Amino acid sequence: MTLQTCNLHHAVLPHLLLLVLLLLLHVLWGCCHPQCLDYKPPFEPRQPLVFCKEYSKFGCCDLEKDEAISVKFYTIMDNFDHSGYMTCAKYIRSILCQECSPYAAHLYDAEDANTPMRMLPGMCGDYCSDYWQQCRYTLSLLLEESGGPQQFANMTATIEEDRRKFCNFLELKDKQYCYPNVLTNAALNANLGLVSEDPKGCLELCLQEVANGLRNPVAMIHANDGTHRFFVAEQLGYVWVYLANGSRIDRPFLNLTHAVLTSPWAGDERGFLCIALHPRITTVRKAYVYYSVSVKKEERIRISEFTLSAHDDNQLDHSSERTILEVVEPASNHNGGQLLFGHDGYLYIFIGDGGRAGDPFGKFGNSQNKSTLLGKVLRVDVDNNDDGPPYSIPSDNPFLREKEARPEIYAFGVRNMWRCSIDRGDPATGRGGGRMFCGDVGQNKYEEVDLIVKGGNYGWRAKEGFSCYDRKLCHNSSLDDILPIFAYPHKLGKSVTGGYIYRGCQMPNLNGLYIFGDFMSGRLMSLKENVTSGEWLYNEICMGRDQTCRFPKLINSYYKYIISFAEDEAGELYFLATGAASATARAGVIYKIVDPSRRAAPGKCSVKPSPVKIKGKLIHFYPKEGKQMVNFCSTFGFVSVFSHFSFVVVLYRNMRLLAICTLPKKRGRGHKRGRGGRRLRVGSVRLVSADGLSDRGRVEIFIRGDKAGTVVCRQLGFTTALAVMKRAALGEADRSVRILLDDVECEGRERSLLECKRARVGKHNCSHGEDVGVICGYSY
Ligand SMILES: *[C@@H]1O[C@H](CO)[C@@H](O)[C@H](O)[C@H]1NC(C)=O
Ligand SMILES: *[C@@H]1O[C@H](CO)[C@@H](O)[C@H](O)[C@H]1NC(C)=O
Ligand SMILES: *[C@@H]1O[C@H](CO)[C@@H](O)[C@H](O)[C@H]1NC(C)=O
Ligand SMILES: *[C@@H]1O[C@H](CO)[C@@H](O)[C@H](O)[C@H]1NC(C)=O
Ligand SMILES: *[C@@H]1O[C@H](CO)[C@@H](O)[C@H](O)[C@H]1NC(C)=O
Ligand SMILES: *[C@@H]1O[C@H](CO)[C@@H](O)[C@H](O)[C@H]1NC(C)=O
Ligand SMILES: [Ca+2]
Repeated sequence: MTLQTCNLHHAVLPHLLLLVLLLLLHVLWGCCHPQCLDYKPPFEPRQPLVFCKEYSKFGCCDLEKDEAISVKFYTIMDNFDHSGYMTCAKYIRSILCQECSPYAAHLYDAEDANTPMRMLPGMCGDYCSDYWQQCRYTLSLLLEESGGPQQFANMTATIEEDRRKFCNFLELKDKQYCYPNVLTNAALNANLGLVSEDPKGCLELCLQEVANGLRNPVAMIHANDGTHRFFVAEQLGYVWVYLANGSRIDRPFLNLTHAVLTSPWAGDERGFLCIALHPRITTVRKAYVYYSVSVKKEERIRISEFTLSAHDDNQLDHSSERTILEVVEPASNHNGGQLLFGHDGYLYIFIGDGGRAGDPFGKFGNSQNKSTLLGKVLRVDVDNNDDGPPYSIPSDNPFLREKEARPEIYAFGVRNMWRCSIDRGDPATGRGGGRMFCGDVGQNKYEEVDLIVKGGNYGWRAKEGFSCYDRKLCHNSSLDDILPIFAYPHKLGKSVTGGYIYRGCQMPNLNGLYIFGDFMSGRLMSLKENVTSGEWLYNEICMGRDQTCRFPKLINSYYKYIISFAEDEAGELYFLATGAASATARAGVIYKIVDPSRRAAPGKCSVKPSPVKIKGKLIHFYPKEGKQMVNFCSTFGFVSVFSHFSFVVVLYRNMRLLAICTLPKKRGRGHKRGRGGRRLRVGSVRLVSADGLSDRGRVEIFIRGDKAGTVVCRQLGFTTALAVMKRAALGEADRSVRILLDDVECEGRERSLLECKRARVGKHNCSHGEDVGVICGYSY
């Protein structure tokens, strides 16, 4: 026997060690991340909290929530005399305030929306013992105030006298993350609220898919007209309109496929490359496009102007095209492709060096030759061009008085700038506003990021990045070039895609960060300016690990060909990437960049898109990427619990959760609670979510004083659920609500609700007046 154990020991020990190690790693890196009960990251409240003050700087409560908690507290404390108050107030306060902890989701077991949540935050063993010792009889009061059902109240009577049972109920076994240890755990609190970094200093961000199925999406822009629409261009010549809610209009904004020169060949740099809307689109109603075209067997780039259709703001008038400028392309690569309006209202056009390798044309290449438009940044004025020439030259363009120079030139010495952007400026101070950033694709060794200024020489072909490319030109003292703010060698990537300075509202940590990427390597990168020294600090961006990105709708992977970056009307940041870089492959996805460490305070960033008149059909968006959702019903583990209730229905379709929950037929009188004397209304339904949350949360239904079920709504339609539930509380039925499953009776052995005894899918008997369906997800 002893021998056997011994042998076993030998065999098992290494495994045990491994297990311990794994557990340790899990504790250090994995496990928990800051998250609120509404499944979102914590935030800094807009006003300081009055009651749960310790969470004023960072946590999960705004002032309103804080007030609600303080009301709960005083309601409970009403039950105490002075000495009881002195002994127990601190426990009650601390326990109630954990809802505001940045680790609230963890303390309440609410990280996984598919599993039930605790009624009270998970306590550490010692704390629970103290609490039991001093104030055990307050448990039922706390449960009641947390909306705990009668069943728990009865239960407290049975566990109150037994410390072990009592703490079994309240304890969170994980010693690092239980309350109050979670507050003092150094690793958890060190960088709380800052962008999380992996051990190598890589910034960990997450993504949200916002569009998919696109063919080499080259650009995404917005109209800045309050509609929060965005326009997405595909290389083969389409531009599509997406509404603020992600639905796409089926008719293209522009279909230029007949004119655009491109091919399915992966790596073809020709095609429809950019679109820019006039900054005063509502009054000027014009759009500008940049594309490759073949004219008399000659390849050119064409910049032309379209007018919005008179009948439809979501379509250009296809007969209105007017050419602004054409430039002959001596080779099929390096066609440039950026078009944008500066804060000065002028149109900027970024043209490549004409192609081949090393800018071989003429004596010293095109980029340093101011007599050609190739290899330049141009600036023109397209306002008031209805009569006369399509554009005029701004009077302060830098080379107007240089005899051989083209007057359109704003900056030169550029190779093939791919994606430029204008800094909106710091939201508070305006600092940095109007700066123009570009990625300039390199030749053999270096990719660079430039800050474009008027008259600047960006060095090509004398220089590539910081180093000399053409030694003779490079050492000419009259070169007087502007160096990049950042350059990286080809071991990190071979084709830079310029990005944006983040100036949005939802991710306060990212303010001022220039986020860009590389088309070939798929690397995401960032630069942050040191305002004192003017230096730009580099940090790689990597995807957060599974735990870090474990928020509903977020993913942590993307296709590697990063084609473009974009900003929406509110300044939130996106990038466009594809898994197959061919103009005909529908492998392109648009991702929103999300900081999982911190969000803005609820309500701070809410926007109300102004309505758009839509002609034609809408195509709704369904995410395709990322983790597959596991089957809701079987992981729910709730089916057996539900079995004795009339209806709780969950439907799962196309990997999309669709939950329909009907209230019980019988509506009795409310139970009266003993000590507190508070009513727990039968059939009361509540949403567990933060204020301002409009698209997801948890629906809880109480039946005969018990929490009958926790149904999670992950999809759109949560507002519908809310509206319906408000009526449910009044006992009204709503005929407009579609009920997909009804009369469900489960025994508890079923793997999904579809296996339960039920009416046919889509069939129901809602004639009984008091039944109300709650749809937590939209049906289709
Ligand atoms: C709770 O206790 C009361 C009285 O002790 C009893 O009538 C009631 O049925 C109990 N409720 C539950 C859900 O056990
Ligand atoms: C998006 O908004 C449009 C216009 O308001 C509406 O018709 C459409 O149904 C919405 N789509 C979704 C999925 O809610
Ligand atoms: C775009 O235009 C081409 C020809 O000009 C036509 O064949 C095609 O059907 C159009 N596509 C759409 C979606 O309208
Ligand atoms: C500069 O470009 C112009 C226009 O393409 C060309 O005629 C001229 O020869 C070039 N100059 C040099 C020095 O290469
Ligand atoms: C230096 O550049 C200037 C202007 O581009 C040119 O006139 C001059 O000949 C160059 N000098 C040499 C030594 O190449
Ligand atoms: C910014 O630059 C200043 C001056 O060179 C330096 O003292 C400071 O440490 C820098 N800050 C950061 C965050 O690197
Ligand atoms: Ca350069």
